Amino acid sequence: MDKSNHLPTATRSVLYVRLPCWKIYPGGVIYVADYIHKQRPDIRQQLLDLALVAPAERRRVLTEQLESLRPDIVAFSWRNMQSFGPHPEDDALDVVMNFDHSPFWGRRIKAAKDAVRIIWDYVASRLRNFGYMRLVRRLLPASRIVVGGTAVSIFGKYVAEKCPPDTVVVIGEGEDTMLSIVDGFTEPVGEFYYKDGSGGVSHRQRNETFDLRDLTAVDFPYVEAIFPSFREYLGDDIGVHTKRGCPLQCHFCLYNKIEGANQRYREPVEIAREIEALNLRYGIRRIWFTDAQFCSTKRSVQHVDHILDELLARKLDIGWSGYLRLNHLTPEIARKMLDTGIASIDLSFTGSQEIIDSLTLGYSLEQQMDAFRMFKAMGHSDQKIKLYMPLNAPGETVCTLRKTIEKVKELYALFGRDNVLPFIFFIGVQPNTPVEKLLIGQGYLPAGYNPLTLNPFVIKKLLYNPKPLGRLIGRAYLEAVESMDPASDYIGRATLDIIERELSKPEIVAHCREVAMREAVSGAGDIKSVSMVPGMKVCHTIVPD
Ligand code: B12
Ligand code: SF4
Repeated sequence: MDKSNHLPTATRSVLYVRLPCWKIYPGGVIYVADYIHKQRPDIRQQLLDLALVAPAERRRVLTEQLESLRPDIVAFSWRNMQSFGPHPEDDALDVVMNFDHSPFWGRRIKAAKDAVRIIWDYVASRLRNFGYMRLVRRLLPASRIVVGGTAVSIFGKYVAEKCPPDTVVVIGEGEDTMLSIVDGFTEPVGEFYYKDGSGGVSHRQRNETFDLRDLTAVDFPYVEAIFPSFREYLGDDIGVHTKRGCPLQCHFCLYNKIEGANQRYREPVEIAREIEALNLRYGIRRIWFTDAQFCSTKRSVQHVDHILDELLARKLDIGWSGYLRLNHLTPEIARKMLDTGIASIDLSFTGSQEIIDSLTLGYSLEQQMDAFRMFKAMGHSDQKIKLYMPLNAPGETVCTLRKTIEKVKELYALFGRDNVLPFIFFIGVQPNTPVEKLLIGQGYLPAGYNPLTLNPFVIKKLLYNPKPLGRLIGRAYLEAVESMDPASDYIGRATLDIIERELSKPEIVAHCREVAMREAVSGAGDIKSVSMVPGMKVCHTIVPD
C-alpha cells in the first residue's frame, strides 16, 4: 500500500460532511465523531450535514467550511446510493405501478416521464457527491479524504474507483478505522479500500473486532458543539444503536454483510443513558433502534430485556420502534416493550410458511402469530402493526397470497383494522444476496449486470414484482389509489382487499384447495420443506389477467 502521501501522525482537525439524503438523523457519523473525541480529545472536529442545506447552497457552504477550518481530514458519510425500495409512502411506487400496469396510456407516459426525473435525480446526486470530494481535493490538496457510510459499505469498490486520489473508503463500521486514520494511517485497522496518490486501489480485510462496549453513551453537548444544526432533528425519530451484526441469512438481505454475521452488543446501561440524555436534555420522545434487527436471536432478546429494564428504571416518557423479529418473544418481554413505550410493531410479514421457508427467514408463522397474541394479551392499545410485506417474492403463488391475506385478516380481528398497516413492499434485489444469484440463474437478470446501472429497465427489474402476479398486484394497487378514501382507509389495506376479491374467483379457490390437499398428503408446506422456487409456475398459470 502506498502511504507516501500520508498525514503527519498528529491530525489536528477533521471536518465530517454528511452527504445529502432525505432528512434523517445522521446517527452513524455522530457515533464516529463522538468516539474520536473520546479517544483523541485534542482533535478539533466539525460536522456539516448537507441534508439540511438547500441544494443550491451546498457547494458554497462546503467551500466556506473548508476554507475557514482547513481540516487535515475531510470525512464524508454517504447513506443511500441505490435507494430503490419504494413503498406506499414513497412516490416512486406509484410511478413504477403506473408505468408497468396502468390500463391508461396517458398515465403510463406520465409515469415514464416521472421515472426519467427520478433516475436523473439519482444520477445527479451521485455525480454531485463525487464533485464534493473533488472540490476538497482542489481546495485542500494536502488533506486526506475519507468516505464511509452504508452506501459505501455496499458499493465501496465502485466509490474507490471514482473518488479522488489519497482517499480511504471505509467499509462497515467506522469508529476504529477512523481512529487509525486520525492516528496517521500507519497501522490501519478495519476494512477499507485505499486509493493512493497515484490512483492505485488496494483493499484491506477486517481482521480485528471492534468491541461495542467501547461505544459509551453519546456526549450530546459535544455533538451540539461541533454540529450546531443538531437541533433541527429534535422533532424527528432519533436513531440509537444497541448492537451490530445479524447471524441470520434471509435470502434478500445484506444487512448481515454490512454489519457482519457476528452479533455484538453495547452495554444496556450506556444505551439507556443515551436515551435518557436525549429525553431529559432535548425533550426527544421518539427513538428508532437502528439495529439490523432490534431483537432476533435468543441472546439478543436477553440483551433487549436488559435494555428494557434499564429504561423502565428511568421512567422515561418516550416512544420507540425498530425492526423486530418476534419468534423469541415472551409475554414478559412483550409486557416490558409496551411499558417502555413501543410505538409501533415493525416487521417483515408474509402469511405463508412456504414463503417464509423459501426466503429462509427462519421462523414459524404460528410462532409469529402467537407473539402477536402475546402483545394483545399484555395490553396492546393503539400501537400500529406495520407489516413490511415481500409480496410476489420468488415462490409466491395465488395460494400463498391467499394465505397471507387470511393472516392479515386475523391481525385485523386481533388489533383492529385501523391499527394494522400492510406495506405493499417488493423484494429489492441487492448485490451478492442469494435472491440475486437465483434470479441471475433463472435468466431474470443478466449475469454480470451492474447493480448501479442507470438503465431504467434493469432498475425496474431490481424491484422484483414479475408477471403474472405482478400485474394482479399492480392493478389492485392502482384501483385502490383510485377508489379509496385516504381519510378512512390505508392504501395497503385497500390493495389487499382488491387482491382478495380477485383471488376469490371459484376456479382459484378450487385450485388452492386442491394444492392444499396435495400438500397435506405429501407433507409440502411443512416447515421443513425449505425450497426456493419449486412450484412457482404451478399457480402462476391461473392468475386472472
Ligand atoms: C435503521 C435503518 C432505517 C431506518 C432509519 C431510522 C432512523 N431514524 O435512523 C428507516 C426505517 C427510517 C430507514 C429508511 C430508509 N432506508 Co434504511 N436502513 C436502516 C439500517 C437498518 C441501519 C442504518 C443505521 O442507522 N445504522 C446505524 C448507524 C450507527 O450505522 P451507520 O449509519 O451505518 O454508520 C456506521 C458506518 O456506516 C460507518 N460510517 C457512517 N458514516 C461514516 C463516515 C465516516 C467518515 C466513516 C469512517 C464511517 C462512517 O460508521 C458508522 C458507525 O460504525 C440500514 C441497513 C444496515 N444494516 O445498515 C438501512 C439502509 C441504510 N437503508 C436503506 C434505504 C434504501 C432506506 C430508504 C431509502 C428506504 C425507502 N425506500 O424508503 C429509507 C431512506 C431514509 C432516508 N431518509 O434516507 C439502504 C441504503 C442502500 C443503499 N445502498 O443506498 C440500507 C443500507 C438498507 C438496504 N437496503 O440495504 N432506514
Ligand atoms: S432480514 Fe433481518 S433477520 Fe434476516 S438477515 Fe436481514 S437483518 Fe437478519
